[in-house]
Order: sequence, then structure tokens, then C-alpha cells
Amino acid sequence: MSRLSDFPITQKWPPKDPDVIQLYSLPTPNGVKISIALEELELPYEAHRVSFGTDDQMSPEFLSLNPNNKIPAIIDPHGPEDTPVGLFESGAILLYLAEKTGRLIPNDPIGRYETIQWVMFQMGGVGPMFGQFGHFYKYAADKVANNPYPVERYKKEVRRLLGVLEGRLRDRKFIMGEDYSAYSIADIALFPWVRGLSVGYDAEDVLRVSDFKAVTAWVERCSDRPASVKGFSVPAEV
Ligand SMILES: N[C@@H](CCC(=O)N[C@@H](CS)C(=O)NCC(=O)O)C(=O)O
Repeated sequence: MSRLSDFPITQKWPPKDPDVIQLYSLPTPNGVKISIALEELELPYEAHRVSFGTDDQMSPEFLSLNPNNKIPAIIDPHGPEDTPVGLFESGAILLYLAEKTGRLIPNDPIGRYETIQWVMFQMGGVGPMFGQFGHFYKYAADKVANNPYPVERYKKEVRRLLGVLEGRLRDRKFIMGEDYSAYSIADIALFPWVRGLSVGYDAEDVLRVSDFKAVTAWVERCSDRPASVKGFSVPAEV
């Protein structure tokens, strides 16, 4: 598609400024990854709210951009060779934004792949497992009230994954290094999910998150960044 207006999603969510990145999202752990990255990178963007309450993610306009009916998704009107590009899957979007700007990812090839490796660890492990835990522990608690197995299973897996992160962060400020310039898309992919265990699922105590001291300090360090504070509430409530 050669123009932003060629994307059917723009009919449901018309751009105010067709020259900037269009973000379709909600402030969930997956959604805020992208608003936080955009804020860190100081890229101009416009955020559109995809309301689950009205099943916006199932609308034909949304599905035309993401057939997998999930936020976040973006359109960059100035993609490669200045051609508009539409993308879904938060890991792919983070990588795209990092490569577009040459920031939030190391320049050296080994550091770059190591960063991608930790983004994949979030996408394939932390996100799906923490999400299943939250489902059974919070959202479907009434359905498993007589069966402790699902919560126990995912609790164990969440704690195992937190242990992996603890090992990585024990001697580092951020996933990719010990100084503040090492902040990367790997942190942005991961920390909103760990934060969500308490902010979203109220499960800090049941999971004994405070056992993971390096992880807890890192979540605080990442959350306190001005870009994170802004990104947490994008798109704003209407
Ligand atoms: N792997 C996807 C997961 C996205 C995802 O699960 N999004 C959730 C909100 S956090 C969603 O849109 N759910 C709506 C639905 O399943 O209908 C990504 O990282 O972008």
C-alpha cells in the first residue's frame, strides 16, 4: 500500500496527523511496550484506542491490519524507502522501531542478537506463561475454584521465569548491561509483564515476587523512567 489512507483501518480510526506513526493499542503489558518505546525514542505518534469492551479487535478494519485480532499494531507512514508499513506482534514492532532509529539496541552484531534473544524470551515464554497465570489466578478464578492445578502450574512457571531474569540481572542494571546507556528493547519487552504481576494481577504476595531482589529493583528502575510513566497510560481513557 502506498499511502496511509489505503489501509482500511484508517476508516475506523481516522488519523489526525497522517504524517506520524499510528498506534492501535490499549495500556496492557503488550500495549505499553510500544508506547514506552515510542516515548523513549521521541518519535511522533498518534494513539488509537482499540476497545475490547466493544470487540474493536474483531472488527474488519482492525483485522485488515492484524488478522490475529490482538493489540498492539502500528502503521508507520514513513516506513522503509518512505513506503507506509503496517506491523503487528509487539516484538516485531519493537525491533522495527529500534532499527528505524538505531537506538534501544546495541550496534555490534553479538549485542544485537543477544537483545533479540531476550525479546524472544519474553515473546515465547514470559508473555504467554504470565498471561496464563493471570487468566487462572484472576480472571477465571471462579472457574477453577475447585481445582488448584492450573494456578499451581503457572505459578511455578512464573517463578521459574523470574528466576531466569534474576540470574541475568544480578550483576546488571538492565538486561543488556550494567550502565544506563544499555537500556534496550529487551527491558521494554520484559519489565511491563513483571510489573503487571502486581499492578495487573495483584499477585505479588502469592508469587513472592520480592524474593527476586534484582528483578524488583530493575522493574522500579525501568518504571521510573519518564518515558515509561507516559507510556503506561497510552491510549488515554476516553
Ligand atoms: N504476541 C502478541 C500478543 C498480543 C496480545 O495478546 N494482546 C492482547 C492484549 S495484551 C489482546 O489484544 N487480546 C485481545 C484478544 O485476544 O481478543 C504481541 O506480543 O503483540
